[in-house]
Amino acid sequence: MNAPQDTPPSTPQSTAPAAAPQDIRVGVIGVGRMGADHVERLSRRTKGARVSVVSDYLRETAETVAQAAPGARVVDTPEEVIAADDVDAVLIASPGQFHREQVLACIAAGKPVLCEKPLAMNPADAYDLVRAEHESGRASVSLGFMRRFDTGYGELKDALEAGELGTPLLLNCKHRNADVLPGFTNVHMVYDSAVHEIDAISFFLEEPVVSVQTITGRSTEHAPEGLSDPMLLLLRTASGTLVTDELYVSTRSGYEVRTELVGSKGAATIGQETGLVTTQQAGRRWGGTVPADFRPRFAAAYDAEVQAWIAAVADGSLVAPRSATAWDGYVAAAVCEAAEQSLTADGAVEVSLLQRPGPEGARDER
Ligand code: ISE
Repeated sequence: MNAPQDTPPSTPQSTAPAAAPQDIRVGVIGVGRMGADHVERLSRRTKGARVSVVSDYLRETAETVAQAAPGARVVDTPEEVIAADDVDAVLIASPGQFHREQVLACIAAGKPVLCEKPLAMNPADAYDLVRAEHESGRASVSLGFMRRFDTGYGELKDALEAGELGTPLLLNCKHRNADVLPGFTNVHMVYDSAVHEIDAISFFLEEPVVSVQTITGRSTEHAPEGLSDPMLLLLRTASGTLVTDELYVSTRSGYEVRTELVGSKGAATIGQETGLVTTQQAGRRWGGTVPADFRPRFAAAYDAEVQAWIAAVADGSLVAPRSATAWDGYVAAAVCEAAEQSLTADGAVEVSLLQRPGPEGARDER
């Protein structure tokens, strides 16, 4: 891999100029809305990286997007991107149903990959990737749950780790979109929207969800056919922390994501544009604007996520600290599947997880 760590370090005696660190050459698969955004980010705002190869099932789209990436070439298939000699790392932003095969191919080719969510379309497929990565002998799969790189998320995580909030008792989440596309159903609400809060549970609380219940009620007249909007999810973790997730995706107003952690020593809220707002300690007032959708709201988080991934590829660690992993993708898929089942079940549905391979799995068992 052409990563800076492969360049021999210059010694104090050396008279030769230090070799310029080489950019990580990224292949991008799928350059629709999110993929094009990442090409632009990698080309203009990410240090130590450049886009070298691009593919999309619409060749014309790939050609257009590649123009924003100096020196990038277009190929016809994802397989060509993954196999290319001038690709050190792969970013996957294709539709979710292709992720399993594409991530497997990256693992087989020994190329680090940042895959947009979902990791796969169901827990069994996601677990195949966990196992394949484990068998490859090194962690190389990062999953694009960008909220983990949001400043407010980071501050809340730091506060929890420092014990400032005491024992977490409740995690209250709100997820509001101005609108969604026609055809967006209750199942999409779970797999596409609630999945972010489901991953937030792994990120903040670092323990499994044991049960989940979806609750539907009166719906807004703006909701597409087949969607109960708003919807509530109630989740319980192994240690008994309760999580509420209020989803409302046809507000007609804007994009709002708020998270409140209520702990035994204090409560803290994020998502109100000022970072961490602590209400049971020194409170802060909020007066801000509501962004239109998730791209402006989480632009800095996407930038930080991609930059951290490139840094991890460059230093050989391959997966950035705090990034979602293949295991996190499997856990999210398992909780989503239970939430989907609860849409038609009476009451809560239990979540069961397979054993995590490797030393982490042994720790989980204790
Ligand atoms: C969309 O797919 C996303 O990932 C957004 O972050 C989320 O807010 C939205 O509800 C989803 O549809």
